[in-house]
Amino acid sequence: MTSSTASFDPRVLKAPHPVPGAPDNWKRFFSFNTDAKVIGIQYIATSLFFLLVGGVLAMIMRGELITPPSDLVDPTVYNGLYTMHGTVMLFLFLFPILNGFNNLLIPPMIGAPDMAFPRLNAAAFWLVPLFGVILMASFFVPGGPASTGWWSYPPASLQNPVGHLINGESLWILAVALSGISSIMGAVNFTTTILRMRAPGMGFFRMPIFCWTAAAAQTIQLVGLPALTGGAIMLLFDLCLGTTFFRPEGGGDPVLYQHFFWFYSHPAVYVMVLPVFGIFSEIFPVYARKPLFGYPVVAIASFAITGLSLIVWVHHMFYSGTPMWMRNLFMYTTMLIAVPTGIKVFAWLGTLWRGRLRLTTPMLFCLGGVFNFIFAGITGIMLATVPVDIHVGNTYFVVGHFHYVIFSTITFGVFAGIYHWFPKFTGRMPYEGLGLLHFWLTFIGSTLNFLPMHWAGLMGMPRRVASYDPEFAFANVLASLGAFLLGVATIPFLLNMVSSWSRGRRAPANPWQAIGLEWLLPSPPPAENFEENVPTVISGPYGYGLGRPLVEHEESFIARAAQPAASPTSDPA
Ligand code: HEM
Ligand SMILES: [Cu+2]
Repeated sequence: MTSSTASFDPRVLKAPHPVPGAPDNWKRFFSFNTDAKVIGIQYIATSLFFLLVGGVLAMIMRGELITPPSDLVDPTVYNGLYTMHGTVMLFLFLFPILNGFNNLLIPPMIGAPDMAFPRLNAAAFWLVPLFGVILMASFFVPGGPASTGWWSYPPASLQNPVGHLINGESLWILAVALSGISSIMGAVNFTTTILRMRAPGMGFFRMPIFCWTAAAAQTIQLVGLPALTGGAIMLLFDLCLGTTFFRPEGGGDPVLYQHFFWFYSHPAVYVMVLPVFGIFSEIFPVYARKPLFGYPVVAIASFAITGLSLIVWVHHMFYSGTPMWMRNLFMYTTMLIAVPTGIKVFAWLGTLWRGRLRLTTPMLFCLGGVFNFIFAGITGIMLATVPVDIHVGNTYFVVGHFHYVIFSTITFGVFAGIYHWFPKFTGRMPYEGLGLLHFWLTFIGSTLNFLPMHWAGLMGMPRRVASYDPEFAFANVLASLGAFLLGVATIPFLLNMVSSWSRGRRAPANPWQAIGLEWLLPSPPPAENFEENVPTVISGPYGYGLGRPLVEHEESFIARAAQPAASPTSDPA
């Protein structure tokens, strides 16, 4: 690819940023700030808080399920718990934290000073705590929180047993609609930034895979989210204003809602997993000291996943009265996604093959994540097979499958990314010992938690229940112990984040000897990254072991980055 394909627009340097008068110390993380690096950390801190909230809800559920009868909480409360747990984990932990990564990584990786629309960026972030509060408020309204699952199918979700306009269900729907609006705002910003603001010389095929996967994921947001958001608003109208889009008694169609919901919510899993594929692809070459195997193919595979993920949603509706021809069609399209995904897995294995592996915390989280993902892919193919799904679709097998993806792959990738880029954005080194402890507790805890669920499901244990037959007791004891271990694992993690940020060793510009524009900047990078001296990119991003420079006059950038960073958070350490 020639270097003339880049489209860097120097006018963006005049973007109105940072906000005049924005505080320059820790208080800026609590202000309406338009600096993508501040917004990124705001997103990440907010979502880690909600990871704890979702985790506490999960542990109450696993506490209930450690014994067969329903003794800790009653079944209605249990329904509220799993609804809120799923919603918090998806809409308040995973989506926001990945947007945090987008904010931190995209501008420096492509040499841009900031996002294309800094104010829109800040507005998108502030919707997150807003709908977080709305969702949390539902614990305190009459009737308690929504309890019809994170999918919230009508007609169940259209019943209003408490008779108030403000109830758990209406707050839930409002929160989901606001989340959709926030994510659409983010998607417009991220795609525009990637398309329009790359450094000179950075053609598409010199762009880091993380930016490819971010663009592929955000394309799904642009195509799919209007369906979910529109569906949620229609559901809200049905519930509160008496419309009958989905009410059968008024001629509405409840299955239509399922289409709106899954048209987005199936591809949504790829909105979450694609950036994590990007993180794996960034981290393996660094700690294996080898170029990313098959880089251009891996890049294109991201968009193949986008395209395919948008045409498989009916596999969630195999038992919703779907005709057989349609089931078959969607079975085959679902299975096709194994091709681009398989390409990525082989590329990672090819990168690791004969590499000089450094088993640091981020590398271990990536290895564990890929290992778990291979397992999850196999159970996914099993579920996509109509006869298998009809049998195990409403059992714990599905719960095991998607936790292997959502926790054991995606959350592993998130942790890997946090440890890997922590020194870049905080200017401090994380403690490796605590990181390793966090990894091993997480790996053992998640295996113990989610592996036995497959077995319980194959034996016939139904999902979404607060009590079960004693024959499933052993698998559930294991799962509950695993869940508590995961709770324990967050202690070394949080301890590491807080203590290394406040008094860890100062980070050099490039502690891991990584290749990439962000590593040419000081740690932490100045407000507008390269400011006016944007480098010209002259080679691809994964030249490990090839001894070629990434940008023109690379030495001068390295020399500048080696000078002590002008950190705004000056402290005595
Ligand atoms: C890559 C990331 C993936 C994620 C994050 C993911 C996540 C999920 C989630 C959350 C569910 C449960 C939905 C519910 O609550 O009803 C689910 C179910 C399902 N998954 Fe996956 N999955 C992934 C990959 C795959 C793959 C690669 C396949 C097939 C090749 C697959 C096939 C299925 C099927 C058929 C179901 C429906 C099961 C049912 O509800 O009966 N998944 N997945
Ligand atoms: Cu799906």
